[in-house]
Amino acid sequence: MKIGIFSDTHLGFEEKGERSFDCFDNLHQAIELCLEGKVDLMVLPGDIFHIPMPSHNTLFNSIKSFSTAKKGSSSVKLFLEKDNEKKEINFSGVPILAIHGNHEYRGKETKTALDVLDLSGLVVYFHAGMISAEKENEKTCIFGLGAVPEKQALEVLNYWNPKPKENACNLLLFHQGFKEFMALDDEMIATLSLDDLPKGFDLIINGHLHWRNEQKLGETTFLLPGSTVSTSIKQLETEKPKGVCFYDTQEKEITFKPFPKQRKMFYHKVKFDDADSDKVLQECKNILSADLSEQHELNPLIRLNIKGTLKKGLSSADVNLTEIMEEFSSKAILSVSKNFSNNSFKRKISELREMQKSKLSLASVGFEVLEKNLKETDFGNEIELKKLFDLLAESNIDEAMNLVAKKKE
Ligand SMILES: [Mn+2]
Repeated sequence: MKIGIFSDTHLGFEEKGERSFDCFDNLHQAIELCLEGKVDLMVLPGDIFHIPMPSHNTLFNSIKSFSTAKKGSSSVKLFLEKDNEKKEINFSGVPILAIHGNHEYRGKETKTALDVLDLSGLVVYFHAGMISAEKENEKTCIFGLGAVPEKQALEVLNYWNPKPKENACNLLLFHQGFKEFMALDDEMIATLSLDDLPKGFDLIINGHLHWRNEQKLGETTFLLPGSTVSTSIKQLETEKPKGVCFYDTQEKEITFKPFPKQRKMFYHKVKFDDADSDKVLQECKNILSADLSEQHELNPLIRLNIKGTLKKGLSSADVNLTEIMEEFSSKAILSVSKNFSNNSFKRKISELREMQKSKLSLASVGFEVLEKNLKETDFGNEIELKKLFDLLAESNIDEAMNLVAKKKE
C-alpha cells in the first residue's frame, strides 16, 4: 500500500493577511500530489484547522480543497476496529484519515469543524482508536491519538496502550510535543519523550512540530511530516521545502515530494557588535536585497532576528527599521525582531546558553569559561589549565593560588 502523509494544514490561518490563501492552496497541492502518486489513502495528524470554529469562508474554502480527493479512487476497504468489533467505513474518492490537533479541539461535548468534515464524508476523523485498511491480502493498521493536554499526554498514552497487530503494517499517529525536539528558548512544552513511545510499530507519525524530520528508533521510523504552511516562523522550518511524504508499506520506505508552488522562507540571525544605527540598517538592507535577487513566484517570507550590542548611548529605539520595511513591503513579507543588549553581563549569559545548547556537561562549560577568561589575562596559555580547573573544582583554593603565583614569578 502507498500512503500519503501531510500535516498541520492550519486552514484559516491569517484569514485577513496576505497569506490567507496559502493554507488552502497547499492543501489542494498536497492532495493533488497524493493523487498523482496513486496513494491508497492519506493520513493527516492534526491541526487541520487553525481554530476550532472557523468562519464560513474558511469552511467553504476547506471543503473545496478537500473535495479534490474525490477525483481519485482507491481500492482499499476501511474498518473501524474497536472492542473486537469491526465496522466498515464508507468513503468516496481517496480516503483521508485525520486526528485532531491542539488547535481545533474543544472537548467531547463540542462539535468542531473536523466533525463537520467527517459527517460530510470528506475526512475520516478518529481519536484514541484504530482503523484498518485492507487491500488484496495486505493489511495496514492505523492507530491514532488526537492531541491531549501535554501534561496528561504520558498518562493518556499509557492508559490507551496501543498494541501493534500481527501480520499487518502498523502506523501510529500523534499530535504532541516531544522533549527531544524542544529548544531551550521555546515556549512549547512537552512531557512525552521518544523513549515513552510504544514498541513494535513500523511508522510513528507526529504532527504539531512544523518542520520535517525523519529518524530511526530501533525498528520504528519516527516521522515529523512538518506543516503544509508556516505559522510561526522557526529556523528549522525554513531549511527544507514543504510538501508530502509517501510511505510504502511493503518497502517500509519514505519518499518526499515538495509542493510545485510554494512561498520561499528565509531566516536570518544577524548579530552585531558595538554597532551604530546606520550599520544595522545597511546590513539588513544587504540581506534583504540578496534574498530578493532571484525571482520569486510568491513574495517570500523573510524573518530577521537581530541581536547583539549597540554603541554606547544607543538603544534599540534608535534603530528605526520602518523605512526598510516599507521599501521591501511590496516584494516580501517581512517579520523582524530586534533584541539588543548593551552590557557584557547579558553577553556572558548568552554565551552560557549557547554552550548549554551545544549540550556540554556542566564541567566542560566551566572549563571553557575558565579557559576563555584566562586568555584575557596576561597569563595567556602558560598555566596548566586542567590542573588549575581540577583544583578549583575541589575548592582547593590555596593550591590553585600557588599554581598561579608560581607562574607569576
Ligand atoms: Mn500546528
